[in-house]
Amino acid sequence: MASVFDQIAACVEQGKTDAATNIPAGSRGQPGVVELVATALGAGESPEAVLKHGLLAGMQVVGRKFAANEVFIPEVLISARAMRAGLGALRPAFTGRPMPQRGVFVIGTVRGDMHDIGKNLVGMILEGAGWQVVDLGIDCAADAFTAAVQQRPGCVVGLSALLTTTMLHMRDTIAAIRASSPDTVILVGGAPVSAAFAEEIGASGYAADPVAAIELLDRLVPAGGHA
Ligand code: B1M
Repeated sequence: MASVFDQIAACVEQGKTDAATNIPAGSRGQPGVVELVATALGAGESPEAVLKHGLLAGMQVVGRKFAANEVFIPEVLISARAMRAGLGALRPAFTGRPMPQRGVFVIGTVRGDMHDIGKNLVGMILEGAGWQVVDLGIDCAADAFTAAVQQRPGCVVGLSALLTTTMLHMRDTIAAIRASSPDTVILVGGAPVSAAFAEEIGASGYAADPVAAIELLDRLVPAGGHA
């Protein structure tokens, strides 16, 4: 029998959100991502392990198949929906931990970019680490970030991009934020982004994943020192 992690990954790949969903056809009544995440947590698995070995493992397979033209946008969207449902089921395990308040973290996906799974994950895990997260959503123009920073002086900003084309908007967005709030701490992340690119465009730092973002913020914004 496949491990609960393999079952979660397979459900993400197939888009099997929960027991009520009939995707794939004929699967109604069988556990989906939501039930399997609860099973894994109930069995004592950590939320980090469920995320890494279940949800993200499934999405990686989808990404590989998408790149190889084995699946197409409709299938990817169905998987993304299952992934979102899984993150929703996992959220209380991350955010329910008592943590000291760290400040305000404004996050959004940059202009032209519709990918939000990674952004949502970073926001959720930072919330669990004590940050008050303000999520601006997807396809955010620079002025959405500047307005958010002006409303919340001292906040930290996180920019996410998943496309080599949209990551270029990070440069303008950072310039616009710094024009009105020069000292703003700005993190960038997303699959095509690198530390070298972050430095080139004037970001305060690059984080490859949510854990790296927490570690970076601990260095850049010591507890009690901001927002
Ligand atoms: Co798109 N897509 N997609 N897609 N998609 C990719 C990114 C792609 C790599 C697929 C591929 O070809 N292999 C490719 C980009 C190629 C490139 O630019 N180099 C691609 C493409 C081409 C496209 C379209 C152009 C396809 C088309 O229309 N022909 C189109 C663009 C739409 C647009 O944005 N304008 C498109 C559309 C879509 C869907 C809408 C179908 C869907 C998005 C649904 C959604 O997000 N609600 C989708 C998906 C799901 C993917 C893949 C398969 C999965 C992305 C994902 O959610 N990964 C992706 C292939 C892949 O990644 N393997 C792909 C899981 C997520 C947890 O990881 O987002 O990387 P990720 O986030 C990570 C880190 O990057 C980091 O932490 C997260 C957790 O570890 N991180 C940060 C992210 N943001 C951060 C911010 C931080 C710190 C860390 O600080 C602020």
